Amino acid sequence: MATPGAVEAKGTGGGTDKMAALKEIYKQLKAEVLEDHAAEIADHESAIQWIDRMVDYNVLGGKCNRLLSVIDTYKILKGVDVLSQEETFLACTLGWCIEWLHAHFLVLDDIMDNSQTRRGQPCWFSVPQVGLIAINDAIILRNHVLRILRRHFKGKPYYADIIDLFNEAEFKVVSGELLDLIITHEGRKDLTRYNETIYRHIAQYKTAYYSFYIPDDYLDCFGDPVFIGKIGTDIEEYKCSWLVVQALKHADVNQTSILFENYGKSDPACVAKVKDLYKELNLELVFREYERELYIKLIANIKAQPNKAVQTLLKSFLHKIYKREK
Ligand code: DMA
Ligand code: MG
Ligand code: MG
Ligand code: MG
Repeated sequence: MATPGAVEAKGTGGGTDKMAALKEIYKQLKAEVLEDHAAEIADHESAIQWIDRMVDYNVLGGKCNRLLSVIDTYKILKGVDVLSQEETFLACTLGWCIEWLHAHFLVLDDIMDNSQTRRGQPCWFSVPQVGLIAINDAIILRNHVLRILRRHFKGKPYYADIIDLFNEAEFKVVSGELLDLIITHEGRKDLTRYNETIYRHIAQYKTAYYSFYIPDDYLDCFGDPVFIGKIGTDIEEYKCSWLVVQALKHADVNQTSILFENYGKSDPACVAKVKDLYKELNLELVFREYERELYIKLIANIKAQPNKAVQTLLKSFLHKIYKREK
């Protein structure tokens, strides 16, 4: 059994001790799902090793914002600073389930987006020997969520509600991913179809329901790949991203034609032209301003919440992503 008590040691700041304790719980959860696999295919040691490596490769290495949010949320809503051992363990376990679900989405998303890197390493499907086995691996990761929930929450009065919540979140994410994917070829690369309303629907569905409302379109183009751990593909993949929607909104006739000619092409020269245009249109400034205005609006909305605990919770979420660089 891990030592969940240590998770309390550093409060909610994400310190090293805290991460070490969370990692211990992760190791336990992984060992348990591997046991479940072994119960089925114990004779196939290489398959168990494959899953072991696949889980480490895809579940670890992220910022763990979602995991940390679950623990924060539980404490804030309960109105306590310190949780019992059991409560801590269950909150962390639930948090890891969201990280596992996130890993499931990312493995599939990277295949569909033709991405090269994620969290500073090659996308799982592009690792030698993996390829499209990654699809089955992603399904395995989704199954792990259910195994973990069954092992640790079955018998709790809220077990069915938790499963329902995960299903609901998944339903919304796959709806968002569908919008994100089909808008790129609906109307055969017609940029006139891209606008803020469509952009908002995509963003809302593909990321909001299981994490945060604001996706990382800006970082996809202007983030430092070393820092964000991935190389953006939004321009090449003709994505209806925040940047292209803003560019269309601010461009004059000439600039619009540059967009129409170069957006959605994998030729690096075309990508560079789009990025140059984004810079010419000062979209970084537009983004900073948008982010600031949204922040002010959200803080006002949060302050209007009657429940103080909910206010604290929403502020803690907001501060996890405001002005983020990765
Ligand atoms: C991905 O949106 C959404 C999910 C559910 C993983 P995205 O493709 O813009 O994400 P990223 O930029 O991280 O690939
Ligand atoms: Mg992607
Ligand atoms: Mg995507
Ligand atoms: Mg993105």
